[in-house]
Amino acid sequence: MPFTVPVLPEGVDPAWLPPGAFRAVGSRRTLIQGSGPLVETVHGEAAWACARFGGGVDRAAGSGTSAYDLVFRVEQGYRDEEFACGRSGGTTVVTASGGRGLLYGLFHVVRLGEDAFHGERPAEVHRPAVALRMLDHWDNVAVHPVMGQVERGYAGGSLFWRDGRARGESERVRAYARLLAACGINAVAVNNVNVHETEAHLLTDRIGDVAALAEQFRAYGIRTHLSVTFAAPVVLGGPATADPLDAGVRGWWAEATARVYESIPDFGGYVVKADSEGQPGPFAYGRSHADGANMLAAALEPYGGTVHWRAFVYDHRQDWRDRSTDRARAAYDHFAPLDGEFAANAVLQVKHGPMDFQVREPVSPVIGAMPRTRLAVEFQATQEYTGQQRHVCWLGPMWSEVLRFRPDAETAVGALADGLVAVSNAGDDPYWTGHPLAQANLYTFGRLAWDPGAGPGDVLREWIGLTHPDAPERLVDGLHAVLDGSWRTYEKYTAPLGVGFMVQPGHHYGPSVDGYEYSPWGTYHFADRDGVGVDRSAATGTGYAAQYAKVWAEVYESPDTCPDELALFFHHLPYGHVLRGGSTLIQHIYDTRFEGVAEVEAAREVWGSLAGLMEPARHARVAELYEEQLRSAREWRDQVNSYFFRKSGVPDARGRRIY
Ligand code: GCV
Repeated sequence: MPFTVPVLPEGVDPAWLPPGAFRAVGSRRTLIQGSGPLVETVHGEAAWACARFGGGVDRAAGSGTSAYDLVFRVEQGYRDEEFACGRSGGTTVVTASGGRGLLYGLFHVVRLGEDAFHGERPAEVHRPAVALRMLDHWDNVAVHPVMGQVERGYAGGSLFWRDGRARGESERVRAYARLLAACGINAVAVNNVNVHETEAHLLTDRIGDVAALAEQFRAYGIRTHLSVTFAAPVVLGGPATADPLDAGVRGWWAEATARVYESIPDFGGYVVKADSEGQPGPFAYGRSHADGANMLAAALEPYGGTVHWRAFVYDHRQDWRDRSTDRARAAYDHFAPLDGEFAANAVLQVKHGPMDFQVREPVSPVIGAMPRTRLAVEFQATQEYTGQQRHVCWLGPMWSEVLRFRPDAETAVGALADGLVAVSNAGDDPYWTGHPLAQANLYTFGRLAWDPGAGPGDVLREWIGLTHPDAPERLVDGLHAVLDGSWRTYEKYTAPLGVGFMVQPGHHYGPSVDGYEYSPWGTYHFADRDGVGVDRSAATGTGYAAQYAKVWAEVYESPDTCPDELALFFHHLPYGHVLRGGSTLIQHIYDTRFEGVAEVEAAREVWGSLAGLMEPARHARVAELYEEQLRSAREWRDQVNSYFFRKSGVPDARGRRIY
């Protein structure tokens, strides 16, 4: 059957692949040489574009390749996913050893637009720096009584599941796969890492639902993964134990996995959250996390599958009075001693920071501490703690800082990682991501996963160009103005200097300074009348700072050398403490809260000035969300400032209104 480009449901935004983005390709004469399913995808895309813009596509060269403006050719000598693109004699040529590379080459030409068809250029090889570029969906099959259809989802319902059933909307899933491929994603996990009863069955009797999704993703070079519960044998009627060293349990997993591969021959593997926030795991049997991961790795190994084992393991039932436990230490304490014990097809999936996707955290010390373990670094595109897709918060600069961080002062995180993973921010919302501008996060994640050294600003420019292909300069500048600094703006009006949380418990939206202060979750700021922050130094605190290589341990150990933005993550400081930037701590808190709100006000103005430069519905949606962002930012400012004014008794040096 010839491949056709998926048709979007009525009213759904094409995001970064609107027809206009294909104008340069679609108006050319194109030759496609090669065969295979993904070459068919390339052909389908080119044919779709040409039907729109007047070009044409051939499969066999009529009068030699020089008669074509654009040639896609399968040629040996390239690695999987790699492609070369050059231009000579008036023909732009993309070569790769298979359809996967050609597909990435096609999207590369789309990004270049007219520039792809000018001048002469030697063939340049492009390859992803990171092999695994994955999105994890925290989608539930059955609506969860507390977490809903999508845990921490702010973009409507799941693209895959509704009310306990598969949605069966193959076109929309394929359209989503197309968007993901266009930014370089090559793997997805289709269900929540918190695996409840209904979802456990995806592994066995409901694997057909997963296979149907895999079929759509496969067309765009994306492998499908499944989150499974460690207790699956017990939950699904197998052995009465899930002990990873029990022969019956190992046999059960081997058989279950064999059946998965019968349905999905290119299945990517399992994602596992074990011994974490109530999920079952190997600790119940006195076994290590390496034992648990390796059992699943053994089941997947014959088929080339991988187990993604999450390192998000900590005590979520801590007594807030207990000052000897520091949640930030947990992942390192649990996993660093296991370095070298994980199977070759086990990947330890580590959140980029030691806590939980706060607006500012140091890079997790686990990254860099396990040289003999394959690591994937996990980001959160869904904006659980960064405005829940009601606030503009473009996370590219934050992710880029993490990827460029050098844990040992030599190799950057982006080069150490075997995989980069993000929790998806997409759903069945007409703009895919709730907030139309949150699309930029999804796109940026994919492109940074392809090239962790890329400048986030360059990636944003690409997204703006692709999303608004015919935009006047004023619109392009306006989009940059509201997105570029939005992460730092968000940081300015929320929890200060890396201390984190201060959010409403449960749903995590909006301020509540003491919301988690006397809770079991290990997320405290310890503010009193004299100061605030967590002493994580080795000398007087929890010792967390010493989990880093010497070069960073020394920097973080003292407030004199610790970067200001992490001052309260690492230190408990008096309000009068003078930060490296020159302000006292208390004045910095006041100033940045006021600045943050002023920046949101300015962004809202800029947005207002863009009316008439884009579809009215998109403009209106963002304008409406800016009202909420501004309301919420003012609430954050006033609650945080009032809280610290009341604790410290220190007035604002500039005499502004604090309640
Ligand atoms: C999927 C945080 C979130 C949870 C999430 C968890 C995780 O704690 O609040 O909703 O659970 O992280 O990453 O497993």
